[in-house]
Amino acid sequence: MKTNYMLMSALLAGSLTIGCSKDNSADVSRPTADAIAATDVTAAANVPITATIIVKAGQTYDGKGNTIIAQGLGDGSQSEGQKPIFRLENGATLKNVKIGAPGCDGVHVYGNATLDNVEWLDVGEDAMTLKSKGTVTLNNCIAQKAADKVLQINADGTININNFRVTTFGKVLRTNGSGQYNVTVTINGGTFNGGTNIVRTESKNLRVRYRNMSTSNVSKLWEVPSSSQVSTY
Ligand code: DGU
Ligand code: CA
Ligand code: CA
Repeated sequence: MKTNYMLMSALLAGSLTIGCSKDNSADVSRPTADAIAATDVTAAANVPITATIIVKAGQTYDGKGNTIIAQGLGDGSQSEGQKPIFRLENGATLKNVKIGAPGCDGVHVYGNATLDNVEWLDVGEDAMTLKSKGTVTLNNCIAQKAADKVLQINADGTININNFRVTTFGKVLRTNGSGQYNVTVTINGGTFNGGTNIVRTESKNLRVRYRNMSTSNVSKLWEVPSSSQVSTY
């Protein structure tokens, strides 16, 4: 190995630095960390839509914190027949999105789905409907201002609800009419403030398990055929 004695002695003497300036306090061209954050992070925005957003089987829609504003899909009232904002096909994931007013018919799920950090700012006819058999997991979601139902269950299913925060509602979860759906609901954590029921069902085949759930101003937590359908875990 050939040694460069000139370079070695300069380094040892501290008179040479490699690759950076010794004193950058006067280097005004170098952006601060704050400036980088301000320019690199895109501010959340409103995203107008005029048709349902379809998330195909197995795909993910990441809203990146943006707010969807629907036009022409419904008025967010209690009238039936409004269109959904999102349609999730089997195995789809919806995350990091806010659904603004009008909430229309919310999110329709066909099969299995995961909803992470979805926020309904003003629930429309309802927030989410299970349209065909599947397992739906909601993580860290928020729903506000639901005139009536939040989660509408129109099929057999497993509904896992983790840290859901709901303010002002009729029912957080409701099965359709007198349907005897086979449903397992698990509620882990979450806060539910200002409503009539957490679960209302006519189904004798629905089970609810819950823990660490905080409720305030809820008239009757469980409107179910038999109290034996509800347990902690
Ligand atoms: O009988 O079936 O509101 O799926 C009434 C209807 C009603 C449903 C529900 C839904 O319960 O349309 O959003
Ligand atoms: Ca509906
Ligand atoms: Ca409804």
